[in-house]
Amino acid sequence: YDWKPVKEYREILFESCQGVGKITINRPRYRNAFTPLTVQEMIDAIDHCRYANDINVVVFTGANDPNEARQAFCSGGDQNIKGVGGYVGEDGVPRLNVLDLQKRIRSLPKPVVAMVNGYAIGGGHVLHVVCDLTIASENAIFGQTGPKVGSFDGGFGSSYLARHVGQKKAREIWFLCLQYSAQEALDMGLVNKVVPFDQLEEATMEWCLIMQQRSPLALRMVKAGLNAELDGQAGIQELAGNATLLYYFTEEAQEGKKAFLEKRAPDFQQYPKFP
Ligand code: 1HA
Repeated sequence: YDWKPVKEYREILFESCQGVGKITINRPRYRNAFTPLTVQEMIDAIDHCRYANDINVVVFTGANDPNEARQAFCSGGDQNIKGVGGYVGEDGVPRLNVLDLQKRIRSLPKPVVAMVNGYAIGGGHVLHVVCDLTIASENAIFGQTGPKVGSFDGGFGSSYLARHVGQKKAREIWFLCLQYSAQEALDMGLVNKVVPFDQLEEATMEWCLIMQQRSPLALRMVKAGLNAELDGQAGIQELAGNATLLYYFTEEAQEGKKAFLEKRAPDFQQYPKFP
């Protein structure tokens, strides 16, 4: 694939090709653990994808380490800089800004795919959990570590995980902090597809290209609808925002604005009603 850089960053790569924006965590030395800067850069890149007309699908992945037999998607927060109150950025301020990234992934009105090339552990596991689809290579390993290393994610990392694998399995994953193979992940409904390592990108691109043959507005509405069932008022707010967007395309809605500007009473009855 002819990946073209979209924007330069320090801790991630952001490239695009054939309508796909690819965001790669680029800290293989630390199994692609993220710092506040890594997360800030991922937020910047996903915000770019929101507005870019030539990006229809977003892929998250981890940089492979050519010197290592074992690869990583993401091993969660960088434990070297975990301070009191969160992960300490270059400004000395502790934070948990990966939660902001999780929300953006879910509310992006375009599909987001996790291309899991190795370890997806801790906050790195939650990262794939919040993506719309997960395609994993056969060597991928999945698991939470929170209760083993003094942390937990009781938000999407728990409740949304349980929606994927069920409550019993979600509790097992969090209470025992074991590691699961790609095949086990597939069997429990945690991932969509498992492919050989050297076919991971091809398989991911194949699905991304199929999704781009589908109606973008239809995908947007389905994603918002699937989210709304789980996200309470915040989910309904997004789904309703999409409904308003579509309503504005009708003549009936345009009539309201026109009548106001022309200082006359609106005539909404002239438009067809649907049973
Ligand atoms: O829980 C949260 C949050 C909760 C609420 C809100 C926000 C949250 C945000 C984040 C998180 C978390 O992510 S908590 C969980 C943090 N992550 C972990 O507990 C995983 C730590 N890593 C591992 O368990 C293992 O490294 C591994 C299973 C991914 C891979 O094992 P492996 O192949 O044996 O490699 P290993 O030798 O352990 O790692 C290679 C190098 O990468 C090591 O450095 P070296 O000894 O060569 O100097 C290792 O220290 C480093 N490394 C790996 N993971 C991390 C890391 N360095 C810093 N942070 C890491 N997460």
